Amino acid sequence: MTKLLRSLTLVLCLLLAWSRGAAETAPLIANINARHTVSLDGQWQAIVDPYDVGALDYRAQPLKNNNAFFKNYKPQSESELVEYDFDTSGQLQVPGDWNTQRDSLLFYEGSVWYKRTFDYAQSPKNRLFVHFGACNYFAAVYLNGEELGEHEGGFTPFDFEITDRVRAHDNFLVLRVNNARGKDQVPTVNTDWWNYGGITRPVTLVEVPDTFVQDYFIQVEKGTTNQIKGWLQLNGRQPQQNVTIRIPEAGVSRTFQTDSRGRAEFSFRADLTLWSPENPKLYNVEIAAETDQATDRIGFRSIEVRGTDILLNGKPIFLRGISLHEEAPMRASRAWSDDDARTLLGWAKELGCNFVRLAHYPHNEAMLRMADQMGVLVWEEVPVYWTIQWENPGTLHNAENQLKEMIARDHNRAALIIYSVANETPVSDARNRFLRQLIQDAHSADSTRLVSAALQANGVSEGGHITIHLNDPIASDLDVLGNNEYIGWYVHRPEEADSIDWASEYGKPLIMSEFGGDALFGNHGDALARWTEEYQENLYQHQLVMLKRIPFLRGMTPWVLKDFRSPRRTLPRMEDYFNRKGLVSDHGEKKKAFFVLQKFYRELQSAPPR
Ligand code: GCB
Repeated sequence: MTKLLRSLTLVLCLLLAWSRGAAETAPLIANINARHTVSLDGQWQAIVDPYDVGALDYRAQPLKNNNAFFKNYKPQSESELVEYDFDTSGQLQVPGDWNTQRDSLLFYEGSVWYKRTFDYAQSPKNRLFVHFGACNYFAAVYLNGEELGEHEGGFTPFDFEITDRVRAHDNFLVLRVNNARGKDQVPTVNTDWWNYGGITRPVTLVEVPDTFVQDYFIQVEKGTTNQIKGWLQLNGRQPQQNVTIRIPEAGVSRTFQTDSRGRAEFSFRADLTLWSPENPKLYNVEIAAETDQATDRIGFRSIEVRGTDILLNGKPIFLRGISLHEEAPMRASRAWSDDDARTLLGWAKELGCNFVRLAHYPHNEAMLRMADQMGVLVWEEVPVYWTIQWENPGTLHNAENQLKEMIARDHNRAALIIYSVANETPVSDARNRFLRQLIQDAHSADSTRLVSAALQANGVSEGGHITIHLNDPIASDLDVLGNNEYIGWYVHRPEEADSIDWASEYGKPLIMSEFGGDALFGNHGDALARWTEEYQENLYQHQLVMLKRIPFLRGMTPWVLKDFRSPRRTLPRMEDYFNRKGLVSDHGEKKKAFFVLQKFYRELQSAPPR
């Protein structure tokens, strides 16, 4: 019976996944900022719709008539009943989360409808796409009263082609964005960060030729430092073309032919100055097809694992990192801009970092590009967090899609070295299967980068001595092990860390992907008094004693760079809906522990490992 039920659920879920996919997004266009674009950022009209009355009638059936908000209908006479009006409703800034734009929306979870109008003079020969950096969590998109499609997943980009639908004047673009949490979603209902809703990243019109360079992957081949390997993809009616890749500064110019699917694969030698945190060298790379041309700034470096070492450009590296959320410095709202990225990564560099863990979901593209420029290595992650529905094929499909979209956007960034497929997920057969699929997907989408996950090992106490064994079955599938531990905060006292040992049978490098404790900036007291800066400082000091003794430790990303909003953190005066494990407060003030870690990283920098 249970088997039958399970099969039925499977069929239902597959149907659901299929029906969700019915309104397809277009293939992602790489590097949109280097194209001919028009920004649709700014003030959009917005209707807050907690009951989804703009989408469903009173029998909960989809609205098809003028009452559907996407029609943007206006009453034709005084007697006509129309119960919505974008133009006299309020406005919201795009990009931006809605939570921090109006007090009444701080905790809001539900739908908001957005509308803006635009004119567009399109060249008749070209194609036009509307591109969204991200909408959290679900978006249904409509142009001029017609549905373009839907997208699920709050942190990855998507676009729709509107070539045949756009008109010269008075286009109206409408979105229903919904951030209600759901058990089957990725992430699920249970997280420790703010559920910022809205059109959280830029919206852009992208005009390209009829056949255009849609994507390319131009990276150093694994195991080499002077061989470029990759592919490029054209999209359009003229798929077979000569395409030239030029890196003028390095004297590279190679021409290839795309096949009938618009694809070319290539491999060639190039003598390049390799990208590294000390010298984040980026090259202008031009991809010139017969009908289109795209340019990018790309760095070249190798990353691999040998035994317990992580090798950057063939040399062992220790990853002096910090974890961070995509939350804006000072404003405590979603971060999205170059300035936000510069400040956050600037703090990380001041701390002495050469590495950041962008937790727990794909951050905006500006972060990756800034990391490329500033020389900060990156771990990026999909929101497969805590208690995902491991048995649900629709949930797996969704996680795979988010991973695919993240890799597609960032696969040319030199800074990016690690994809993480999960954070603190409880071991079970179903979970192991789920994660193995993601690990395989990541490796096959991009064989040049390392795959990891933040695991959670348990300690065994023998005669009062604690040894923590890394024994998650998924560890054998990963290139690099990540592990979160909260010795001194959720378990044990800080000083107990001094004598705790770590063991691993995997012979792989370990990154301690989290440790830390809360402190309210300016709250001082005894080193054993919770919420004081002294407690956090003491905790970090004892952590470092322990971490220095782990022979296979090759990096760390303590939790966390900056205090961040979280609905789980309710304690008045200390938390006030903020997780206070930041080394920097939400107002940018540095806590005592910041300087403990900074000193350690400076020492490491002057005496790097072997
Ligand atoms: C964790 C989670 C992180 C939380 C942190 C905490 O293990 O990975 O998302 O915010 O602990 O502060 O408890």
